[in-house]
Order: sequence, then structure tokens, then C-alpha cells
Amino acid sequence: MKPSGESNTQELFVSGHRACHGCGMALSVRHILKATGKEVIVVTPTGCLETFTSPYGYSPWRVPWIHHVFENAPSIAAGIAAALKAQGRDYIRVLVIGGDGATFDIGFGALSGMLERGDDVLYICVDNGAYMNTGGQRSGASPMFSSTTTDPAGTRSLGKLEMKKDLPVIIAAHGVPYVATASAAYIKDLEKKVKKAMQYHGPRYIQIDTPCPTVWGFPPDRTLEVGRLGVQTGLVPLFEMENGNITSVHRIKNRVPVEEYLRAQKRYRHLFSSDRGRQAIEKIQAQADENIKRFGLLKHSGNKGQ
Ligand SMILES: Cc1ncc(C[n+]2csc(CCOP(=O)(O)OP(=O)(O)O)c2C)c(N)n1
Ligand code: SF4
Ligand SMILES: [Mg+2]
Repeated sequence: MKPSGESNTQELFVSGHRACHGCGMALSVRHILKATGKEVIVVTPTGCLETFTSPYGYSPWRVPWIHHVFENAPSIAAGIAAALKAQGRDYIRVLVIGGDGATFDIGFGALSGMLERGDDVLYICVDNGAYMNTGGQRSGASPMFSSTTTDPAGTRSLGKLEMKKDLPVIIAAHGVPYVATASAAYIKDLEKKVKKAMQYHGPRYIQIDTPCPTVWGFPPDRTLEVGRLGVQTGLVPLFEMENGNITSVHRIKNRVPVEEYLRAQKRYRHLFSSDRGRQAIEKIQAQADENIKRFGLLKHSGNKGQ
């Protein structure tokens, strides 16, 4: 059977699953599959996506889907890709869609191996910045000064004190052909990047910022707004790297101070009640400024943009 070249209007991730209202991850997965078409096998490690799509007897997945343990999605995916190749069916493409805990932390060794071996897998991290399925514990992707259940903000604590791991750059350092960042709030851009990644073979990586109303603490009808604020502040830079070079950046049209993004979410509310909190906000603003400079995110800057 040949690839069918499906229209991207086909729904392959359907309604009726059990994600929270306004879940940025569920929205992203729906559009990832619109971009890939149905000739895919999806591998999902333990996490929200696995849990809300697999109540006994029901499934929103209209493509083959496998869940396994938390730490080995890249190994499972690599094995499936190798089997498809041996069968001469490698027109079926293999995708991992997994959370940031699985990607940045517990599955990172397996992911690095997959990248280094050159396995033909598109790995997509749906990044909500913590271990949401188990209540919002800190991960290597949690942003600095966010409150998590393992770094809770309090009279002495400002939340997580370490930087978010710069995983896209670490992945690019493995010499892979395609790395991109995307946002649930910019769906056309997300679909375009997934389609581009599907044109390459070998290991590819897309990291999607997926706002989580339940644990970030905002009303579920503000998911897109919060996601856009993340991008417009510069805290969530959207870019593509092909063969190690930055080939596009999503330019910021209306730059927003980080305070506006932070105020919209309960995970940062402790920053607004003390002088130390104010200083932390200044540090977060400095991170956004640095991203804007590093990636040339403003409309008038010289880098290749779109
Ligand atoms: C080896 C192992 N450790 C811990 C767990 C418990 N656990 C299940 S899901 C999860 C959090 C997943 O976080 P992430 O990958 O970020 O996905 P999210 O739920 O945030 O989408 C944890 C800690 C587990 N299932 N297996
Ligand atoms: S906890 Fe967050 S990521 Fe998990 S299903 Fe709910 S909104 Fe989505
Ligand atoms: Mg997570």
C-alpha cells in the first residue's frame, strides 16, 4: 500500500477524551495528526496524554497508538521504525508524542541514544513545564520561579530556582536534521513545522509549548491568550533549526512585558507580593530580553524570520 496523501482536514484525534477543559496539549495533538495524515504509528510514554486518552474501552486515536512505560518511548519508537524498515513498510512514519518529564528527564538517556543512532523517528515533546499527570511536580522543563508541588513557593521559597533546560539546542548538538519549537497558540505554525519535519528522515524533534489551565492556574478559556503571551514576551521563542542552522524564527509583532504573562497564571502569583519576587520578575524579563536578542525575535531585527 502506498501513502495516501490524506487531506489535512481529516480528524485523527477525536473528541470525547478526558483532558481538562482548555488543555493545550489535546489541541496540539489534534493538529499534529492533521499535519501528519494517517500513515503513522504514535508512541506515547506515561503522562497526561496517555491517561486522558486511554480509559478502558475508549480511544480518541484514529491511528495506531502504543503506550509503554515512562522512560523508554525513544527505544520503543526506534524498534518500531526498524521493524517497518525490515518489512519494507517504512512509508509508515513513527512519531513519539510525550510530555516534558518523559523527554527532558526520565527518557532523556533513551532519547539521546535514539538521536545518536540516527533512528527514523519524529519525537514531539508536548511541554507543559511539569509532571502534570501526577500533580505538577518540577521537571527539567519547569521555568525558573514557577511554583511546583516539589518547589512550592512560600515565605522563603520563590519556587523553582534553576533555569529551564535548553533541550532544543542539546538535541541539535546531536547533529540531527530538524529541530523546531512551536506553540499550541500558533496552530498554523505548528502544523507547518510538523509537515516540514515529516519531509526529513532520521531523528527529528519538535517541542511544543502547551499551556495547562489546571496546573498553571488560569481559566480554561484563556489557553490561547496565555500561550500567545508566552511567545510575545520572548519567553517562548519559536524557531526552526535545519542541519544545525537556525533557518526561521517567528517574529514578535507586539512585544509584551513578562509581567503580563506572569500575572495571568497562579504558578507565578507569589512573585507579586515581595521585593524578592519583584527582583525575580526582573530576572525573568532579562531571560526574555536575552531570547529576543539571541534569536532576533523582533520585527526589525536582521535574522531570517517569517
Ligand atoms: C518510572 C516511573 N516513574 C514515575 C511514574 C509516575 N508518573 C506517571 S506520569 C508522571 C508525570 C508525567 O509528566 P510529563 O512527562 O511531563 O507528562 P504530563 O503528565 O505533564 O503531560 C509520573 C511522574 C511512572 N509512571 N513511572
Ligand atoms: S492537567 Fe494540564 S496537561 Fe493534563 S490534561 Fe489537564 S490541562 Fe491538560
Ligand atoms: Mg509535563
